[in-house]
Amino acid sequence: MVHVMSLPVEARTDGVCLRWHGNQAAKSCWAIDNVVVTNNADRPRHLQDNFDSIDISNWIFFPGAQIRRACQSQGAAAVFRAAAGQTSYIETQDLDLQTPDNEDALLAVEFESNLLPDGWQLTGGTVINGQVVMSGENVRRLCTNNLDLRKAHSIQFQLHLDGTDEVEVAEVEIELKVRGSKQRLTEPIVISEEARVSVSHAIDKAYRRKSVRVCWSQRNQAVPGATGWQIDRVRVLPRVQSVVTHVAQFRISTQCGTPAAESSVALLYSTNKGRNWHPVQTSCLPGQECSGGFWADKSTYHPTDTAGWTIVTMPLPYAALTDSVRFMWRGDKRTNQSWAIDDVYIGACPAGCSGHGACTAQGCMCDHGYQGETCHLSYVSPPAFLHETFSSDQLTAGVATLEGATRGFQCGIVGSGKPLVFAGAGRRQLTTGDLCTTTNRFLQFGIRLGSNAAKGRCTAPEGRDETVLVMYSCDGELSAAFSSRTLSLMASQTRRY
Ligand SMILES: [Ca+2]
Ligand SMILES: [Ca+2]
Repeated sequence: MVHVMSLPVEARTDGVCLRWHGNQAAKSCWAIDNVVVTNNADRPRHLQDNFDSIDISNWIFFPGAQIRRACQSQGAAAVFRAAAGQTSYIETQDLDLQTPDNEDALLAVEFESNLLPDGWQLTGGTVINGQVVMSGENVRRLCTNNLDLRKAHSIQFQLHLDGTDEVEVAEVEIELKVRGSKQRLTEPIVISEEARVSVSHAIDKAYRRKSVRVCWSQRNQAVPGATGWQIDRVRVLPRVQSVVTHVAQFRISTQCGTPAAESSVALLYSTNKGRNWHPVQTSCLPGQECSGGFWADKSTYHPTDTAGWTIVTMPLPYAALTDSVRFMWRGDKRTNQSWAIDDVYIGACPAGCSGHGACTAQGCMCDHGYQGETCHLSYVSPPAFLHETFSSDQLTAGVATLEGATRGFQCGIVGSGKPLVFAGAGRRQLTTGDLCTTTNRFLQFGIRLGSNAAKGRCTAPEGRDETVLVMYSCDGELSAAFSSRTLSLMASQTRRY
């Protein structure tokens, strides 16, 4: 387990040394690893690294990484080659990605009128000076009213020690309650002397319900004279910002060397210094329960997905936009892993450079053909015409990426000649390059879902999640959102659209 503790005040000075000491007479054994003492006072507001002149202070751990040129990287990259059972990951330092208030919050409570919102319950505390002060001598507990969390994705709030007493630590637990069950949302949150703790926590899918109560309570029943603590600025947030201000952008190669086909690399974040990790993006398709819209992509990358280096730009979830968040790319250690990352940027990036540029601390560096502060203006008109018959392995320039498909007759004849057959493991998709569709009215294609053709097996789809979706994106796939007119195809015969 990862243990995080506050340094006592008297240990925060020049020339301090630390010692881990075990009883010599004890028969038990213990082990420690990954010791970190970090600077909490000035967390950077972005991280930018191309590994060509690596800034070691950007990274806390990167076991097994080699910083070198490999896999046709641009300059040096962070390269991992690990056998099954070995770990391979690279973990950033803590960043401050706190964003100013905005209107996306599903619930925002500041206690500024010194009143509790309707239906909230408070035991062992008072609302004073625009916050809830918990200083009762017995139970200390604050509960919200029944909240509708169906569209919620995370909860954020601030905790603060009262600071006037001698005891320097309080431990607060929060829990979510739906009828018949309750979930402890976090491990106890330790509030230590003077520091304000900003907590950001993802809400489990099981608790994104219509009627949920959130409660904060002190872990150990308050004892007379125990330190009081305060709570303020409670926010319930959807998954992503309606206007993107912060992104993670990087290049990744999952085919570096000879990785196992089923290997994967995931991008994760932690808001509690590495104790719990969450995927930055999980896919949510129509037909599934989603909060904050539909998403095709998830922040997991497989060798079967892409060829060579892929640029990824993804908006960060609200849950990661807090004053202390770290990120990690982690290879799945159940398999051989062979992967590399390069050109990492995490931080503010207005509109994610519209999906048409590189995010840097100095602003957007637009791709060829795009300009403007957020690369939203195109000065080279993309083609208005796409015609692809898949008549040879060489695809036209209009096709940008193709994953999980080969040309063949396993599904029979769909149009003319060999069609593209999607039967690969992992992601299966065809993406066009940018098109100018201002004057277009139709998209036409032949498709067959499953077939009993003699030339090979092509199983028909069974459930809703085997649907084929047609999506569009107007921002270089940055939003990865589905249009409301997502076309879903479930028929098992040839159709023409
Ligand atoms: Ca590089
Ligand atoms: Ca307040």
